[in-house]
Amino acid sequence: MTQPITIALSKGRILKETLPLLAKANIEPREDIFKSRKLVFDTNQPHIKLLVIRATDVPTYVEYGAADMGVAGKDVLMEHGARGMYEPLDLNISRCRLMTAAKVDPAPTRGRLKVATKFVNITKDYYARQGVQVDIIKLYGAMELAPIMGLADRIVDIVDTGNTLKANGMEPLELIAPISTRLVVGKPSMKMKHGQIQPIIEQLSAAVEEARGQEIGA
Ligand code: PRT
Ligand code: MG
Repeated sequence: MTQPITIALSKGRILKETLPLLAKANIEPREDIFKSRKLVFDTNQPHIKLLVIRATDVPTYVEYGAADMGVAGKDVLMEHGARGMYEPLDLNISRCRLMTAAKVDPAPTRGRLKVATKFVNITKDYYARQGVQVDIIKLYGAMELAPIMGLADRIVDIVDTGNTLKANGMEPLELIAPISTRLVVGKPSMKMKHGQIQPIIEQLSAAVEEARGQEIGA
């Protein structure tokens, strides 16, 4: 019996790189995701559906079994905590680094270091491991603005080229973790739907290897 499979995809920059990998694994949405306002998409495989949701919501859907599988950045997975899911495959897309950063010419810090970030849990863990006491300030975007306006001494954010930091008079300091996009599978789904899920993992894995080969060849 073919059981239904739901895959939760992160919208935004990850989605563009995810769809070609899915296509190579013979999973293609039946309409143009970018031209639609739908949230659930049928695919060429009648038992497979795609959800297109906020990246930060992907681990929640998988954790509660509302999606069998998901595609999300390692940063999002680390921040959420990987409760109830396996991470069988590194999709090797949307790569970047999670880093601390500060102004190039910082004013001397008085008292505890103030760190602005949307990655509150990761930041707490990171400074705890360093044995440094910090005050964490939760922001939802534009972290680079915080040190400029004197809201924080440091930020913890994603860095790719470093251009955003540079444009705002900041520089990267410490690497917290290299980041790439991962495939996750809910533990109960892996058990109950193994026959459907294992071939998808294998085909995606082959697609990742093929892309890696092209990257090296280029
Ligand atoms: O925008 P929204 O709040 O809806 O969600 P989101 O920002 O989480 O989504 P989106 O589409 O931006 O994708 C985020 C995911 O892509 C992250 O979870 C990472 O896993 C991955 N990723 C890869 C990145 C980047 N590269 C990246 N460069 N996410 C964000 N950035 C941003 C970064 O926040 C900073 O503002 O780009 C800027 C830095 O880029 P450089 O090149 O200037 O260093
Ligand atoms: Mg964004």
